[in-house]
Amino acid sequence: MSISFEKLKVEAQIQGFPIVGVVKPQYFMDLKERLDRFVNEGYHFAFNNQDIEEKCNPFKTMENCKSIIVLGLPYFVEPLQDTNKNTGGVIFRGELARTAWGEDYHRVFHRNMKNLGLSLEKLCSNIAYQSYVDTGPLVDRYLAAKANLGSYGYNNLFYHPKYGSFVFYGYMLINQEVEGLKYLKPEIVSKTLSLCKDCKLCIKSCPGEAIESPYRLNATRCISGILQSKGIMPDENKTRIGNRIYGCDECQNVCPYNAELEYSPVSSFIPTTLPENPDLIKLLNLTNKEFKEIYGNNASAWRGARVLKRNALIVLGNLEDPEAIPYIRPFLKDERDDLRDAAQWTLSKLENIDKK
Ligand code: B12
Repeated sequence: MSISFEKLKVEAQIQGFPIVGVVKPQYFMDLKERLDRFVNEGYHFAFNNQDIEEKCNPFKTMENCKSIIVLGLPYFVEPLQDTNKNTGGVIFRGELARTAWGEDYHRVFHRNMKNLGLSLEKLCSNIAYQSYVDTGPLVDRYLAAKANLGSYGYNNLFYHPKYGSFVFYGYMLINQEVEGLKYLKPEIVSKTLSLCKDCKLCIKSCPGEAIESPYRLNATRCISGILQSKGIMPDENKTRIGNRIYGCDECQNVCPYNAELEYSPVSSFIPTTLPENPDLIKLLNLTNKEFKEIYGNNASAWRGARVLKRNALIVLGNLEDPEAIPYIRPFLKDERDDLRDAAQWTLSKLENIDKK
């Protein structure tokens, strides 16, 4: 028994996936060569499974795998019209990257993939499947490329012709063939293939100077990674983060390809409760329980309140408004060394401005 690609696409769309592709499982030799080179040149895969064999061989994860369904969720949406009433006084705001607007994409993926699995079971009773996003054994973007869904940009992100780089990818391994595969027309994919050419805007504007050359990101310098790392933030990174408390979209925001995108049809990513520019003083004063209530359903929460509070303290320094001083002082006595360090750095910056 097999599933037709047309039927699969319809089911996936019903379950909330506007982007669907299929990859035939095999030992991915080209990926193996690329990853070996990557590691030999001294790079590593941050936060992720380090097992190259597992990344290149889908049969290590599912012995009888016959197809890999690649799923994409576009997330370019309109910002939330700020409903936080200004109650007088200054509001100090930090910035969340688009990946953390609206509902946490891991939750959206797992919910939709579960429902897709159930609907595929109705089509094919002996189907078995395993679903992953972000933390799975294979390489999400490589699979998107293999499924012919777009191409890589110099900024190291994978571009879909219609939704640009603002797309999350996940995948399902299944034990069934998918018949009648149709790929995006080559001219549509080549729209993204010809995307960078002489343009180096992302490389030039990266605040961490992390894009070392086309397609090559040094993850240790990427602001997104720096903001997620726990502990004391090195001083040289503190100014670089600007007003960001989670994630960085600079290399995507400056990209001309991303300038004319369709909005995502995935309504879960439209921010409803947490604005994309949260109030930093409120964040600093949240109890763990309140943090869970407000940020718990958001992708920025996965490193915990402490990391976001550290970032908020540093951003207050970068905003250079001495009116923030009274809110920072209490953190000089905090038991957590990373928060004390951030508060000290910010205070000395703001007190200097005050004297000028
Ligand atoms: C750890 C991680 C990070 C780390 C390190 C990123 C890195 N590039 O190493 C940090 C925190 C820095 C990070 C940042 C961001 N991330 Co991130 N991240 C991940 C995660 C969880 C693992 C990355 C990893 O190690 N993968 C394993 C390696 C082997 O795969 P890879 O990174 O895709 O790269 C290999 C192949 O794709 C291929 N390849 C790469 N480039 C090219 C180019 C060509 C021409 C070819 C042929 C092949 C090829 O070779 C690479 C190795 O050399 C992935 C999810 C996942 N499981 O992949 C998300 C993921 C890569 N991140 C994602 C996003 C959205 C972001 C941010 C935009 C978030 C933000 N706004 O702050 C930034 C973007 C930074 C940037 N410019 O790349 C998305 C990217 C979606 C997309 N459209 O490309 C992913 C896929 C999550 C998802 N499930 O959708 N991330």
